[in-house]
Amino acid sequence: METTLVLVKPDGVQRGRIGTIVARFEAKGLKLVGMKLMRPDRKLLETHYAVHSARPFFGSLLKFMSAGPVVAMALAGEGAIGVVRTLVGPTNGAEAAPGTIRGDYGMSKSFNLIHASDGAETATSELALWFPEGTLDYDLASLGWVYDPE
Ligand code: 3AN
Repeated sequence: METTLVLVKPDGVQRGRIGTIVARFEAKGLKLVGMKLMRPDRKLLETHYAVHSARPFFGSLLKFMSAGPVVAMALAGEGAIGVVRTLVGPTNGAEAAPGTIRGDYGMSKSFNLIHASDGAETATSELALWFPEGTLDYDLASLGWVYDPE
């Protein structure tokens, strides 16, 4: 089992896409183990996007991500990191395939609705950053019908 971090970015919140995005992960069979609406401070965003600090779009990325609340989610499942990245689609919504979240709802490579951890190490550090209080484990009855027990 893996757990990954997903953010509905300020454009996704302002465009009324929180419910649609959460519904897609639920429908897929991923288990929601953390979720909160929050206004990230600059320090949190600088740490989260530290890998992009030398990129020309770093300033505008922080401004965009500070422009309104975001929804942070922790999602668990077998291979959840890759499964979620596939559902999210490539960075540029205009080029993302229909059926992906960015492909269905986005037109931009900066206003692209959603963030998802891109690997195991990133997921661990991003979950610690956005959910320092930890996540919530519980039995989800439907999982017995999502995975083949054999
Ligand atoms: P992804 O979220 O698809 O993994 P990254 O990690 O390459 O994309 O970039 C992180 C974020 O930085 C993107 N989600 C997007 O908001 C922004 N970004 C990436 N590339 C550009 C760009 N060329 N111009 C503006 N913003 C960008």
